[in-house]
Amino acid sequence: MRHRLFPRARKHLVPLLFVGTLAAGLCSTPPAAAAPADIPPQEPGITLRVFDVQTSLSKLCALKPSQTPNHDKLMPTVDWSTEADFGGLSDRFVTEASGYLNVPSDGSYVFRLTSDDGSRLAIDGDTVIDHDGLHGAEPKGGTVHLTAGANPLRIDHFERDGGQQLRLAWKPPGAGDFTIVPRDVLSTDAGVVRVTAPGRKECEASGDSPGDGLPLTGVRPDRPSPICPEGFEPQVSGMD
Ligand SMILES: [Ca+2]
Repeated sequence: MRHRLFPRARKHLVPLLFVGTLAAGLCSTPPAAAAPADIPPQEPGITLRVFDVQTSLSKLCALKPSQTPNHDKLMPTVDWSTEADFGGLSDRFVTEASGYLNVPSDGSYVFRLTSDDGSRLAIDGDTVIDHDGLHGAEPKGGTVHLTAGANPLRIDHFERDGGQQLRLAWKPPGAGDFTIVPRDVLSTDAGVVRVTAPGRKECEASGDSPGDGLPLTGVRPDRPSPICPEGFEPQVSGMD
């Protein structure tokens, strides 16, 4: 009996395993509305970071990497115009707004970026609106085709002096007029520790002098011992 049944059972075993694995895979597929697996857990809103560069910029600058912002806060939307909105800074600062734009459907989305002074909107890593340079709170538009789901969003902004503003509005497919991009389509990494530090922050290649002006946070771990050549005895009475 056993010898007669076993070959048949084994013949069906491989297809059964394959179907079972396929079914398990289908059952564990997340619903279409869920964030892609490579995005950390999200919460509604957008991250605002402000850097006190204390430099009279005329255009956007690239901040030196790994600098801690002076101000870092979860905000509901991008609609800022007061000193309080920008963490108490009024002049000569740089702003970064970052998060995801979660759109329900594929389509052509129109954006309007209003800023004082210059700004730039990038979605999925591509510049949608380049509104750089010194100017008052003027609007500038741009259109982009988006696919449904989470699209990385980033706005860079700088303020030199006088008034300051940054505002992002949109007109999604089918909408009649512009509205502020609402909180429920914005998201940012949830539960992050928002670390800030006072003091001046630096742009790349702006008035560089010996050293990069940033605090020393460590030494090369592969050079734990003195690096002076043997017999090197500098005559130094003081250092600035
Ligand atoms: Ca201004």
